[in-house]
Amino acid sequence: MLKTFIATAAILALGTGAALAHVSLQVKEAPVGSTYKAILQVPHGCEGKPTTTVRVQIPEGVIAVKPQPKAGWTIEKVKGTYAKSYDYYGTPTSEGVKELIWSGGSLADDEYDEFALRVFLTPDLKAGETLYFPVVQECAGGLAERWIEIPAAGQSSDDLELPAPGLKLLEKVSGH
Ligand SMILES: [Cu+2]
Repeated sequence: MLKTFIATAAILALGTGAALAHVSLQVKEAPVGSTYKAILQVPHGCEGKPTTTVRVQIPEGVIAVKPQPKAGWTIEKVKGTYAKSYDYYGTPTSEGVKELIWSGGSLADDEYDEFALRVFLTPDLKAGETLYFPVVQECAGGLAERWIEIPAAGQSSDDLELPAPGLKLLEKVSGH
């Protein structure tokens, strides 16, 4: 039954644009060395059940993370140490938010919502590469959708069933 459902969903996705069905970033490219507002779009629940928790992992090289408060949801900021120290407008920065967890809400399967955070994309990140923000969506009844798959060499996100939201990194904009 579940297998049939997944197969049908895959066929529908091919016809209508797979990106519509996935948890994804609204703005899919941004220059390194700039502030970026990441807007995670959650278009459905898990097997019809409402979403109750959204976790996003902050990739290395992304600092000064600030979630946008959201009515009805509690935000937990899990902090830790970065792999190295980054320059944030002259301030050496070696620790900060590495994971954000929105919980306590209930987003029905037939509703849509967005979860936003402001970050700084350090110039240490490489333009031309894609940066992934793995997301775990937890739903009522102990269900979960894990949007954590990262394409291997020669693959694209379209080849994956549960791709992590990706951000294409652009060249740093000169000037201030
Ligand atoms: Cu989907």
